[in-house]
Amino acid sequence: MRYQRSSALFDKAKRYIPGGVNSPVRAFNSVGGVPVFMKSAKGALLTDEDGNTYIDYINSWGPAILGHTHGSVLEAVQKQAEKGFSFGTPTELETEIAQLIISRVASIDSIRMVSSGTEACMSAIRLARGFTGREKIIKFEGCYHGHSDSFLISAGSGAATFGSPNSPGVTSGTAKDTFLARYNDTVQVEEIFRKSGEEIAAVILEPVAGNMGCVVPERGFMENLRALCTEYGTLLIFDEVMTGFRLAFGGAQEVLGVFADLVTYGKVIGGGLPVGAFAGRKEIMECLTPQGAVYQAGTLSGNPLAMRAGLATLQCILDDAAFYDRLERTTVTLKTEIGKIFQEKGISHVINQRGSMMSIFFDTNRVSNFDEASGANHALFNRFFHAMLNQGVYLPPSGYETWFISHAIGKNEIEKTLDAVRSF
Ligand code: KE4
Repeated sequence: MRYQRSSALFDKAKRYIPGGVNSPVRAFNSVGGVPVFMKSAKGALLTDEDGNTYIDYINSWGPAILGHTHGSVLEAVQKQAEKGFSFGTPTELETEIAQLIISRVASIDSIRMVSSGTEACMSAIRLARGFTGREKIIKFEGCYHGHSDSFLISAGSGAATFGSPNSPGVTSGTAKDTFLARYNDTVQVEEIFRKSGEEIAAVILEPVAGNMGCVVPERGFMENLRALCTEYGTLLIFDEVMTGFRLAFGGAQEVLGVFADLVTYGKVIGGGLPVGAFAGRKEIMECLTPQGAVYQAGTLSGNPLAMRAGLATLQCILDDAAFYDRLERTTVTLKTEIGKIFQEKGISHVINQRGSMMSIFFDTNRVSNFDEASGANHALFNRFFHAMLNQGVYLPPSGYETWFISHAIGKNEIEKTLDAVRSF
């Protein structure tokens, strides 16, 4: 049986770990079926515990942008490990990666490392509140910034627009400080600013969204957000945990030509080891302890192994001038060719794509916000997911996730993927 060992391992995992997983999306609750337990990965391929191999379109949800266990990254981490794993002291490595990132991202001149995207976004919000002395924030439906309380908020009742908790354990006190708006809806954001602009510390969003499936900003949306934040003295925070160093080396800021006051990173800058970061201009970042009063800390922040993996990953990208062009070309080829197959078969769909992020939505011709993403045919996506999985193509196990294309996806992988789509 194709998933025999995964199935047994899942039963065993559920005895010791909530839901059998350490992160919910891995449990396949959205797509149904038994989650596949992976044993190893190399380049574009994953190998599961039953020996099945898969072309990987998750790449650990973004970090493996070079493909898995890329030679120079693997070697760099092995060498670093021999010197010790973590000291809890400053190391030169942290300055090296900070300097590299700052030298290539126009809008930042100071960066703080943490160990996850959640920590990065949570800390950025606290810093924005500390810097502005204000308490409210605006986030957008369908955007995910990790699991800290201020973000686990769903749309409040009607016009109120302030949020209500969407997870037990989040207090109403927390929820009242988060306004929710629709992605790509400038009018609604203007409305919130008109009513409460002076109280708003920050607007946070994914500049190209990946957590409602891939949703791209419409013309003018980001520019208007930038102008509104400037007008009201609110900090604009780009959550680039997914888009950072993926859409371009300068991330969405470079691609959109819009610059945020704070930017969060993760995933790629750790090359697959635990990492997150938040960055901005000195005037804001200097409010952070120990220089300023806004408290933030972390035992493994900037640890040598993650820093070395991140540095080696970024260096590989910088050494290849055509890196992002090739990544985008691969993604556009997949989008175009898959689109042609669905067109021929009369399957209604839309494929949203920006850089090396893309998502397929069935039975719709437009997805520009969370409501429209929700309106797509997710039952059909789930069938598509399993048809592809059974043919050795591993897609993100939810219609609300983006694909992450890695540099290791080449002609053969594209052909195999298209064959699997055709037979679906
Ligand atoms: P982490 O705490 O999971 O490292 O990062 C949170 C986060 C913040 N911001 C954005 C834009 C993100 O995409 C994420 C995490 N992304 C999910 C994928 N939808 C990680 C996968 C998971 O939750 O297991």
